[in-house]
Amino acid sequence: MEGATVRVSPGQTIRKVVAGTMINAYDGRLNLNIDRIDLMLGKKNTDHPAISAWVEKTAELCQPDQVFWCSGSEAEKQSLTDLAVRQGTLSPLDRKKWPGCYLHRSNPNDVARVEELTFICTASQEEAGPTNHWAPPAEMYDKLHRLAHGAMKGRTMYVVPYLMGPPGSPLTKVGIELTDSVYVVLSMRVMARVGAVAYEHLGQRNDFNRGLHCMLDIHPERRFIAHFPQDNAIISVGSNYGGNVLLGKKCLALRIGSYLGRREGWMAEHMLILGVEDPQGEKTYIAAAFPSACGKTNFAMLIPPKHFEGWKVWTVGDDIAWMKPGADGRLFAINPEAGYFGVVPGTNFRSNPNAMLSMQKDTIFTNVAATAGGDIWWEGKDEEPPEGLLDWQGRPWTKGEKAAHPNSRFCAPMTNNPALDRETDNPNGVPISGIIFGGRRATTMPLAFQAFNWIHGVYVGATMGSEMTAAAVGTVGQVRRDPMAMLPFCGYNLGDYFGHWLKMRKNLQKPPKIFQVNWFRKSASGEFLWPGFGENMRILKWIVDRCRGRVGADETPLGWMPDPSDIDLGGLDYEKSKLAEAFKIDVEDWKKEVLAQDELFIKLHSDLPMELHFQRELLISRL
Ligand code: GTP
Ligand code: SPV
Ligand code: MN
Repeated sequence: MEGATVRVSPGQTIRKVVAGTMINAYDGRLNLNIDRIDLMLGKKNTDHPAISAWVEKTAELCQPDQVFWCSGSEAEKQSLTDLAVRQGTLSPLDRKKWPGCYLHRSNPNDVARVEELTFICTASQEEAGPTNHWAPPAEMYDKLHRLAHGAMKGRTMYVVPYLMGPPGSPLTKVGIELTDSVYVVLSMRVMARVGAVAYEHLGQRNDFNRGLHCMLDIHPERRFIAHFPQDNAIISVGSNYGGNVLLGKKCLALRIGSYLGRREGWMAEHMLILGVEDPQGEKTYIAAAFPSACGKTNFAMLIPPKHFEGWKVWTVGDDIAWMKPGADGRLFAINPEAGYFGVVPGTNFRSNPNAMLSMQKDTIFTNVAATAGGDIWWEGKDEEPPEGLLDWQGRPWTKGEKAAHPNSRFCAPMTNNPALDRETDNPNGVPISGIIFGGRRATTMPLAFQAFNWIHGVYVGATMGSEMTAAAVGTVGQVRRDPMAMLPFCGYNLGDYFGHWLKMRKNLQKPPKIFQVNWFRKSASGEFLWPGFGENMRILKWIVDRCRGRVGADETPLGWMPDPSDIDLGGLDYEKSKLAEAFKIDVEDWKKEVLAQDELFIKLHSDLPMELHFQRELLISRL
């Protein structure tokens, strides 16, 4: 009976009530809502020896008042949500407008990922490479164990067993997160598959990710997000913000994942996955890597313009892809997540209707603006701000000030998305025909081109640059190299990571075609040259047609480029001259670009595969 939700039919008598039972679900009447009772709420729900031992050891270290084992049940969700509301961690929103939705306000010093405080603690610094912060594992364990010592006194330690990936997939991984944050538990329930499925997938094996999260006093001086790849372990302290603390996401699925992927022959990438269905019903799957806050969620949920009748885009994932060569020589991808942790500002029914529908119910909002009555608002929402708006910190809002934080987020189950692809739960994943790299570049980078081949594509991804965004603490707007959008997320030496990409080609008889896009190029007067969002379908169609060998392209120094007449502009009110500007290759700009790329190449010099040096020489000679 341990671990199960016990169902009792109306009229049946409950003889024994185990301690911890959620008695407050009893509504005092005879027609008791039986489904909402979890008789084992919070009780230990596995006897897996390694899990039991590790939880016990960690409890000795953190000294919580109690250990709460999560089962993933509905009763548990109800009970923890009520607790979060009583604690003030969550505020319920207007039930009619936002059913099942809550607002969370972060500590104002804790609103984004902190790359400066993120560490890859491999045995040698060489293994972590020059782009990661590194500390010797023993030293970091020691420091963090001191901080965690007694850190949960007076608090509850939640044990969250979770799966990254669909049950039964060979790519799927098991993680256990120990946390003293109810917000984290409730968010993990949305972002991952939580509960007995994780124990079932693990069976008797011990290769689960060990994640420990302690909030401490949420102070930047005591904030560290540390990864121990050879131990498959993560310790995160001093934060309660998304990417720092939802350990399945960036920490396991990307940093530890990329490390494991190299060892085990697969790839963990910061990529959305979408399926493009054409009017004949034929589907083409595409994966795309754009840096944080550069359009993955929007692209993954794209709705084609009216002109593209019969075309439909389906979402598999909006942030992370795990990919492995299949027996037939194609590359197959799964989305390890079960929800979206998406950027809120700028999202509306014109830019991204599917995101709006995804966050309509059962969603946790973080750092948006709200009214006392439980309505919410953000910059770029469809309607004008409501009366009595409080900003993301809960202070009365005055026009002209920021209402929502620029990195405010929605955390919504993917099953809310009307365009969720029906293959999302397929344990074998979906076959990827094309890979797109895209940065946020006001200049230089054309709207779209295709790499000449896989090696050239790896070079294109490796040299990607992008303007920094509010998704991480830092200087917004500054261009930095962000190879494959993985700079903050690669769990080992980037030079070796490029080598892994090159090596993957050997197991792919039908490798995906590789493309580069830039939705963010601007005119001299500072306006976007391309309308973006749903209109990106016009570029996506060219990409699909290239993958299927249905359309030609022109050879340029950068790669294969569409003939402007091959981009279908039907039904779009758009000046053709802008398209030429968006596709322009300015040789002087490109000479500067190649120099700027050097910065990273010099940093990585000794670890950089020779192929990439050759690609650089070839590009220079073509220019
Ligand atoms: P993370 O969740 O941080 O990984 O971000 P993401 O890559 O999923 O980015 P998202 O789709 O949330 O978009 C981030 C920002 O880029 C939003 O403010 C969007 O409005 C804007 N954006 C997305 N797509 C486009 C586009 O095609 N054109 C323009 N101009 N802006 C876009
Ligand atoms: C990103 O920054 O790429 C995100 C948000 O997807 S976070 O989960 O905070 O990493
Ligand atoms: Mn992301």
